[in-house]
Amino acid sequence: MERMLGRVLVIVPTYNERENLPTIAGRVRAAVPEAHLLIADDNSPDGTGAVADELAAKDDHVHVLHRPGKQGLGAAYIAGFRWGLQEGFDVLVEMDADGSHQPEELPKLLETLADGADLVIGSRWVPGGKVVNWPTSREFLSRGANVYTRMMLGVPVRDATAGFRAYRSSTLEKIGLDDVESQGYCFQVDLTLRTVRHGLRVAEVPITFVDRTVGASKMSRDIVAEALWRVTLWGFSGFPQRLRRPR
Ligand SMILES: Nc1nc2c(ncn2[C@@H]2O[C@H](COP(=O)(O)OP(=O)(O)OP(=O)(O)O)[C@@H](O)[C@H]2O)c(=O)[nH]1
Ligand SMILES: [Mg+2]
Repeated sequence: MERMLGRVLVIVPTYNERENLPTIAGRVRAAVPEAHLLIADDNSPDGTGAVADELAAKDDHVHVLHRPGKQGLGAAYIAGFRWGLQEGFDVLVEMDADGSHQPEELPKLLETLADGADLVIGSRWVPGGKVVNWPTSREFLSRGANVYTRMMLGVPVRDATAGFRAYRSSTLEKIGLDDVESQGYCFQVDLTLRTVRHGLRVAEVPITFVDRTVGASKMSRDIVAEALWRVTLWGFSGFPQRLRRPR
């Protein structure tokens, strides 16, 4: 896999995930031993940053990006992507720390990338995709958000808000990160839209998404509101402007 794809970096953003982090880090390292792991922590008050440092001290494939404070998922990923691009990684993976995304499914995502996709999305809403233990209200919200996104933006993707995905570095270089302003879930929609508009290949593979059992969700009304207004704006205005004409 490494030979075909080059060096893989799995980026895990964390905010108050002290209890989840060692487990998920261990599972990533076991599932894709050649891949590196970058923990992007926003100075979590529960001390996740120190736990990350301990993991990094024991393993040269684990790295930590300490950020000054909570700035949202989008900003943490942008910083992680920049770090990965600078360090010369060829594939950049997004994954949650809370156990919702199964590291054991990573090889499947990477194989699909190796088959020629530019972005692979681990999808809950394609045949074979599953959600486990999610409250009906969350499932309704996610399905609704995806129907609305497809309707407004016309992206041919069933799970545009999904946070388990693998990008070729070249994809991120082509779509550009400098003017990404999205913070919450709509960060995922934003990057999906950019990838599609640049004529790059997006593939979805079915995953099993498991609701977190430890720690608290950072999902908020603000995050939903941001997604709603941005997707609506993009739908009506074509924003971001420069996506209309691929470079
Ligand atoms: N660095 C950083 N990480 C964040 C921030 N917000 C969320 N995260 C992390 O992003 C991942 C997803 O966040 P969750 O709270 O699980 O949100 P979610 O998966 O959208 O919502 P749930 O389904 O309720 O868990 C987790 O690893 C969080 O710790 C943030 O502002 N900064
Ligand atoms: Mg979660």
